[in-house]
Amino acid sequence: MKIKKYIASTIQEGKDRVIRELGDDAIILSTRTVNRPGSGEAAVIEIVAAIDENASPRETVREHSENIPATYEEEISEANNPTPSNGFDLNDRVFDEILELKSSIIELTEYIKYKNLSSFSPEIRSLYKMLLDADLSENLSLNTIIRMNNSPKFKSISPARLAGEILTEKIKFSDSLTKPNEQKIICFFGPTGSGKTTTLVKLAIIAKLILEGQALIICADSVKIGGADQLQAYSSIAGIPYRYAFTNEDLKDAISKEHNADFIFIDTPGAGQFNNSIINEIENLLSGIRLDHKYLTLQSNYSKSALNSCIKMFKRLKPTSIILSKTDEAINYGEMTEALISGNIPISYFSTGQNIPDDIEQAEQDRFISMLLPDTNEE
Ligand SMILES: Nc1nc2c(ncn2[C@@H]2O[C@H](COP(=O)(O)OP(=O)(O)O)[C@@H](O)[C@H]2O)c(=O)[nH]1
Ligand SMILES: [Mg+2]
Repeated sequence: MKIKKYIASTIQEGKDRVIRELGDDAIILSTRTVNRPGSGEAAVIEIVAAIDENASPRETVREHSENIPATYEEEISEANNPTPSNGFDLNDRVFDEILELKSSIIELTEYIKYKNLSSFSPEIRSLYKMLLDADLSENLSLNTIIRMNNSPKFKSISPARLAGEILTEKIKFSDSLTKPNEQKIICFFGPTGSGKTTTLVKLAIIAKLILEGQALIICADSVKIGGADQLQAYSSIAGIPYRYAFTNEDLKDAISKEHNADFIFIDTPGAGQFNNSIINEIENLLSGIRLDHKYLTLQSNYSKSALNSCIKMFKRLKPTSIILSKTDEAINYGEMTEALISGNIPISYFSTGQNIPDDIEQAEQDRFISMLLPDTNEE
């Protein structure tokens, strides 16, 4: 008999490993939640599994546990019957029992999920898989298909379309730029390399050529080496006036002299995900300036946690909307969707590539759904 101990973060993950390594005939001898008291580490699931390489029919756990070698018997009994003399006290036992309870709840949750899924039609189950494939979390995917089943639209539109509508109902889409009656001051901020400068130039050219307004570009990015030169080169190719202003006073001064500009576009320094000092710097730079649009550029190919932390950090600057950049580089949009739902900031544009000014689109729900669930395009 071969006996192996597995450590995993969930029971399901542990069981999957047992089956992968020991095969379908493996039996689980014990599962328990363990952690080292005081170590500060998250609790993990310990699974002891065995496979009898000679016996073909499945045998009971009891039969196998009688054959467990002494080392494993000792290890298990010590953990299950801690004695005060070994340093365990009542608190440790209560703690262990809470962990056991937690492990049972996890198991029950898995069971409920399984029960829920098995009650759906094969079509909805395959849609659930499609949502997971789009990198949506298990919880949101399951929630979505449960809500679909109860929706009045269930029979009238395709399941994928309905799922897309449910998933995007909390995402707001804001209007794109229009020719203003009075001067509009627009700034861009966001993580380093997220496409602030590129997107700014695209919109400045649209403002000039399509909206037929007078545009001005101001570079306030004193941090990126060559950033000011890059923006000046773009402005000159596009025939748009360009200034630079690296302090709050200079910026106010530059704006006050430009009464004729319909649109003033301001580029700011990029901030790393954990660089709060740059946020202070941008806050000081823009303080006291009337800003009509504050665009936060975010890369679509960031992970959900990276997007969440960027949104949290830049919320201090009160962005009016998000421009999702590099949509052409994202494989799936599920993680981004979840970050946008919890971030609760409207989205205004998709930047879809490096071509200036062509690769930019107004953000709309239909387009978002077709990016998130490409299967809806074939309907
Ligand atoms: N593929 C792709 N690349 C982009 C997009 N937007 C910007 N880039 C590229 O990303 C890089 C950084 O862009 P930049 O505008 O300088 O970012 P910034 O540091 O936020 O100002 C440049 O090489 C851009 O050409 C986009 O939508 N798609
Ligand atoms: Mg830049």
